[in-house]
Amino acid sequence: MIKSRAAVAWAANRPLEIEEIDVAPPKKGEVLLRMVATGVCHTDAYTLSGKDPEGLFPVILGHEGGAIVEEVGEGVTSVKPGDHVIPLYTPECRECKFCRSGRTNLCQAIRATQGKGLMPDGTSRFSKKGQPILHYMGTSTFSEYTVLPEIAVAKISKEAPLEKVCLLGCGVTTGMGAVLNTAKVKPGSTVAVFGLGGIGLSVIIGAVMAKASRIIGIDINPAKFEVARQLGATECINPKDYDRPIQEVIVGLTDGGVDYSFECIGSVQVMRSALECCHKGWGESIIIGVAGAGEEIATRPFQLVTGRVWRGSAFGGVRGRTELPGYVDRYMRGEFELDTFITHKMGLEEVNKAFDLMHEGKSIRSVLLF
Ligand code: NAD
Ligand code: DAO
Ligand code: ZN
Ligand code: ZN
Repeated sequence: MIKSRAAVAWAANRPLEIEEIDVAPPKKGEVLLRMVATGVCHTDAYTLSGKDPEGLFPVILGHEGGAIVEEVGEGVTSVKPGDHVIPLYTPECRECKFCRSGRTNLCQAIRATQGKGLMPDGTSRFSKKGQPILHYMGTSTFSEYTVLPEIAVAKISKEAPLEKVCLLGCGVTTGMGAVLNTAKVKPGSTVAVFGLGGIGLSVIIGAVMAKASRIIGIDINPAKFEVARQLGATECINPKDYDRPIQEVIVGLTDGGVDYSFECIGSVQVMRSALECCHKGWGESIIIGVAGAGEEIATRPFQLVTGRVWRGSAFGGVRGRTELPGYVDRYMRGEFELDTFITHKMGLEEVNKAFDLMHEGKSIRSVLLF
């Protein structure tokens, strides 16, 4: 057992508590990581709120990490101590039906145990005074030390600053990947981005990389507009400034609708607007936001009959071990920036402040440093 400083969520809707916990050594096929930095994402807050039907407690949250391999378990060959890695909440075993299909990044090799907050052998590596504490999204990056299956770490360049590229562990890859991988936005396209948080801003970065000609940012918080424009939004609009549905406004602004839209909020009402602001005949709308448990989307089917396409994207469709190192390399070559996203940096002990800043709409990403 090694001792680790961790932010523990003992129960839903309660502040996290900084604890010294015990972390068991990695078993066969597992790796022990020392966390260097982690972003705090909307999804951590969603689970902590108690609204996540899969949310289990006590748990160590966090899934946007940058880490160094400390120790490897029996049989691990793809990484060694000292390697720099990004933990993957969407693993890549390269052997399951999903991985072999070449058609999805949704590896299912450890899905059942990961969903229960456990390692693939059905147990947890975390405990406090003998009481087990659960893993979260297979990553639990709010701990100085964490254990992951080998198939859930992406080995990246040692040159890359972990306190920045940790954001590629979720938000930035999700948004950029949805544009470049899922939608495959073509040069000259018009794009609408609903929600200008970390995900929506990453969609804007992806749309700039894809050479979209027009990028319309939509948010009910106009404080988000300046940074959206800075990253490449050509115009920003607030639905509250109009007395008709926002999809009608966008159709009017774009000669019949956009080529692509992205929902980056998790609102089923906005998902409908995002679909219906797409151009008849070819417009595609990508759902990225995670809606509340049990919620359903609706539109008139004729919207689809007349050529609009509704799709979804998880982790930007990115296969973590194979493709994420390339995203890090693209960042290192200066193809996109991450500094604008990091509005706050603080120690792990200030994790609750990071959640407060997110709820107040004052941060894009807080990065916790260990
Ligand atoms: P965020 O809270 O930082 O940003 C959401 C933005 O939406 C905010 O700026 C808010 O003002 C705006 N907004 C809220 N209601 C609105 C409305 N009705 N109209 C217009 N704008 C509105 O969240 P985030 O971190 O950017 O995450 C966005 C969503 O993406 C969440 O649902 C999150 O769970 C999800 N997510 C999905 C994936 C995936 O792989 N699909 C990965 C990560 C996060
Ligand atoms: O294979 O069923 C599965 C799980 C897929 C998980 C995809 C996660 C995408 C959305 C969650 C938000 C991530 C922060
Ligand atoms: Zn797999
Ligand atoms: Zn996330």
